[in-house]
Amino acid sequence: MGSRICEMLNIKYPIFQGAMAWISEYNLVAAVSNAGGLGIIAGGNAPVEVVREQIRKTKELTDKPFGVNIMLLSPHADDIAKLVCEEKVALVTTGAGNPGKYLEMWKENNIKVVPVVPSVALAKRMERSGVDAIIAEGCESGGHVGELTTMALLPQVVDAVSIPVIAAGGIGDGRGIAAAKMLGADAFQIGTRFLVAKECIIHKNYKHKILRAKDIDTRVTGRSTGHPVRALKNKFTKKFAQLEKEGASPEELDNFGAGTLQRAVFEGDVSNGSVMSGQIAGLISKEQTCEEIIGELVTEANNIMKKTLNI
Ligand code: TUI
Repeated sequence: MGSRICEMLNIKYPIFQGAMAWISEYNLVAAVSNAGGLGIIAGGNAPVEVVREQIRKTKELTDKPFGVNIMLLSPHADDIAKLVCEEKVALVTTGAGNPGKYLEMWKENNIKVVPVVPSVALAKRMERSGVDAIIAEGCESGGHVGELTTMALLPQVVDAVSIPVIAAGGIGDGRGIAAAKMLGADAFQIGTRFLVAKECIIHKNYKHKILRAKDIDTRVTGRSTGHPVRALKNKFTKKFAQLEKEGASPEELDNFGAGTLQRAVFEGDVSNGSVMSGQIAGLISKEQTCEEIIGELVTEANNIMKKTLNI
């Protein structure tokens, strides 16, 4: 399973744990990195001091590389962009925007920079600006989504750039990894499957809702706000969609959505909270440790590639 990403980052397996706001905290991140993957702290909307504490606690639990994701819509993005330099974090991923204005500072500090891109145009622009790799994320993923599916986006991005490409969106098992590899991916980012990791601190109601989910149980709301989000269908997504249909303004919708992810993650209110999830939730049937998840992903991917390709 080795790849140029493993060499670049000094990790054993080319498996990234997708950064999930409020969810990807130090216990999950350290467990993934200790298991040979790359754990990634989610900056989300958290203030800089909270993220600093997360970085320090992760360093106490692992001596392996890990990353920090900066959600560029966050009001604290500028502060966290400086923080990762102070804390000498190995890698930064970005989401929900163009990280161009921070690139020079991060490169000066020897940080590997890996933005999420939802299109070929942004992938090319990012490569020209000097990023180290890119994450091509299809709209099968949970949370904030672009337009294209992984199946369509990934090979087009792979053809458009020469830096390594990490596939994200819709990968939940070894078959997904093998398929993404066939489309040219160098590494694989997985979020939803890690929601049910034993080390993941989300409320048990959230985990149970993922474990019970079927193929058609997610939906995207918020297209009219410019920030569409995929989550499991519930009372919250129904009400959100209804408000959207009635022509609520983006501000009204943002207010209605504010704090709803935390409501699901911490209070376990999976009716009125936003239970963000990718489309592969229906594939996930058991709670496992991060070590078991990564072990299973690697074994399955290797076996299926051997069997199918005779290699
Ligand atoms: O960022 C994500 N997933 C997220 S962020 C998030 S927190 C949030 N909550 C409510 C509303 C909005 C965000 C939950 N999940 N994935 C990476 C991702 N990035 N998906 C799409 C994009 C993206 C979109 C546009 C990246 C760049 C971009 O650039 C536009 C430009 O400036 O050219």
